[in-house]
Amino acid sequence: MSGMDIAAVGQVTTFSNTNLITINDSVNTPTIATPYPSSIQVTGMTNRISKLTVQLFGITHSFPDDIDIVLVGPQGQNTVLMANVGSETKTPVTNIDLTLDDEAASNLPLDSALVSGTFKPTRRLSSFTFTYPAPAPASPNGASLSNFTGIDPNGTWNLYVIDDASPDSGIISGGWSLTIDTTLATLAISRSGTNVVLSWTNAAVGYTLQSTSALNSNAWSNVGVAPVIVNNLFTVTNVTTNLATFYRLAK
Ligand SMILES: [Ca+2]
Ligand SMILES: [Ca+2]
Repeated sequence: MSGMDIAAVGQVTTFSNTNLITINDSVNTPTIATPYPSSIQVTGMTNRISKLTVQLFGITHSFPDDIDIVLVGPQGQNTVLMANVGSETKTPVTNIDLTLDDEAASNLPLDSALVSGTFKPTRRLSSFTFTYPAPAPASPNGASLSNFTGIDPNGTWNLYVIDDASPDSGIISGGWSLTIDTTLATLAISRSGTNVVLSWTNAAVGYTLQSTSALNSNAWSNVGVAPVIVNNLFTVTNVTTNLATFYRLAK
């Protein structure tokens, strides 16, 4: 039994808004940043998102636990990038750069100073103790950037930054960027009991799973099992046979 990779096609493109974001402070919390939101227009992308990462450039804040940041995509999906991280005791940071990536090795630190690097989107609590000021979603609940997998990236992306406690304030001096990967993911294969499980990203729409018993026969036939979506992957569970079976995605 063998899997087969499809050639990776697509593009990785970064869109940026380098304008300063001022993280304001007031006694009437939560306090919205300026601007609110900070926006990025994405145009010209021809495929759906297979992976999204977000960069924040030049974060300075005298008490980073005050900061909460939500990203909202062009179709309204949202993800909390960071909230109440970087220690509950006052731990200032100066000019750090963060990359948020679901596949990072670790979360942002909850109980120590924030440092520049790549981290998973992270929040201390699963929900907010306040309503997010409009026009942000009142109760943003997205927890990972995979929320954006499979969507058309074109349109307006909005970054809502607030400060949830007084005093202390800050800036994001270099703004932010989105790195959008529309590379069509490879076909993955694994074994589950007497079945094989084949999966590929739901960003790769319109593909048909095919199989053959002999790679040199060129006689591919459709696998007659409809894919179901599991964790943003099209997934097909197929029975194994005593014969070698090869799989591919065709379009
Ligand atoms: Ca806080
Ligand atoms: Ca504050």
